Amino acid sequence: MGFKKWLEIGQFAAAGVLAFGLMSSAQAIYIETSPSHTEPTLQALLDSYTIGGDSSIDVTTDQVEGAGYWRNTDSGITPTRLVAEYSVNSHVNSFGIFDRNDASNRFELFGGTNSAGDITAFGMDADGSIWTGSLWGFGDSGEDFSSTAFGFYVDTGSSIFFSDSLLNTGSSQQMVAFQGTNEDDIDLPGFGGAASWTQGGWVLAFEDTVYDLSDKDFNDFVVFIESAEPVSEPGTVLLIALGLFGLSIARRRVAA
Ligand SMILES: [Ca+2]
Ligand SMILES: [Ca+2]
Ligand SMILES: [Ca+2]
Repeated sequence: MGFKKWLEIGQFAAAGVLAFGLMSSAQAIYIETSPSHTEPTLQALLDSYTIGGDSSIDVTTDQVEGAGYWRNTDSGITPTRLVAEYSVNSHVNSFGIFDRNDASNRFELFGGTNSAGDITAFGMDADGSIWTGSLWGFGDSGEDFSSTAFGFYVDTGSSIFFSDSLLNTGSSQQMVAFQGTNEDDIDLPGFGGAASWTQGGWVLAFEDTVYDLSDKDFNDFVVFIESAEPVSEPGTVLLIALGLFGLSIARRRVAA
């Protein structure tokens, strides 16, 4: 293949990664923010957790893209608090983590009887062994994932909704993630005291009906997790690598 052809491929890849970047930053999903019924909106919930004013998080503009898969950080233990459940399914909805390489391999963290304020914790050994329990009694659950990467799910009993939209019917997005900004002091249900919401803390909010058919309130199952972070999708990494390759060729061409 001649240099000119490589150049064309490089420029195409660079344009592609640029377009992808723009697309992914402008891809916020619509979340209902007008209080149309008896439930608080997701924005109202975040505001109500915040001490001395509204949350610095805007549920429309502060959605974090690429939050399909995660890994533990810091101590390796991820405390997880159920903070809201506004759904007719609240008595049955369960929540947990699933294996990135096998979505049928799931580990439940909260069952239907759990409610706002409840807390649990989980972690992953280097070999994918799942550890769980309270912060004071942590042990190997005996269940294993194939790696240390995991996603989150909500199971309504009739449908399972995954943090990886591609696993949902019609690739429907059913979860949004918000990262702390270091600006807010919050008081979560079941805690009873103010704490700083750092960048190590995240709110994950699920819609428990297929998005297009739903009320889009994303307050159906809401958890707060910490000591975890999203891991990039393999496809995204490849695309970025291609884009950098394209840019380097384009630069070389300009320099020549
Ligand atoms: Ca429940
Ligand atoms: Ca809903
Ligand atoms: Ca709801």
